[in-house]
Amino acid sequence: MITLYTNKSGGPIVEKVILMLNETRLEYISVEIDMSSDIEGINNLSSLNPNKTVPIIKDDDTGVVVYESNAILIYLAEKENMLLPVSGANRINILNWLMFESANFGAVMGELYYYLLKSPSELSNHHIKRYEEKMSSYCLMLENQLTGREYLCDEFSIADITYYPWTVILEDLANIDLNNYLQLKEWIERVKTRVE
Ligand SMILES: N[C@@H](CCC(=O)N[C@@H](CS)C(=O)NCC(=O)O)C(=O)O
Repeated sequence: MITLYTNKSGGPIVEKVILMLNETRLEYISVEIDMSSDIEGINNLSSLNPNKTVPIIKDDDTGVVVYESNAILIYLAEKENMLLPVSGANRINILNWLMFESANFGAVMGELYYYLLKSPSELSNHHIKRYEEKMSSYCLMLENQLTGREYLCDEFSIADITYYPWTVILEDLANIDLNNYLQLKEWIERVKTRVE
């Protein structure tokens, strides 16, 4: 059995792990923590994740604990031998897109998500301009990558899973007009049909 430690109010980062768990059809139980107010619950996470964030999974079959959402996607893909080739160029390509999501796309969206949903008045115009410029350039990268492809790395993979929950809120959070990114817009619909 897998235990998923998750945020009571959900959100794109835990959503990607839930999508992956659904893809694998592995049985899991959820432990919900209110990450905005449950100080004791958050502190208790430190025995599993020194950064005290969710999602975290604990796999009773192996005793393995994994935090960082993209590490969780890799762990589950390898456990079930799906959505990530075991070797070769496409594996590296998928890992490349995952790392880019952690370091750039998801990081900037995470900041926008935090400030715009929790304390918009603290986000300066300078920050908004910088974040929106970054997101426009990242969307262009996705648009180019998706030109001539159904999925980010040819076949549906954990690369698609890690971007999808962010892309459905791009218009609201990052002032992106998806009509300027038609390949990306079509991909969102394609992934939605598959995962929802
Ligand atoms: N890079 C981490 C980010 C995790 C993250 O920020 N999770 C949010 C909830 S969805 C959280 O735990 N926030 C509480 C905090 O940052 O203190 C990942 O991909 O797992």
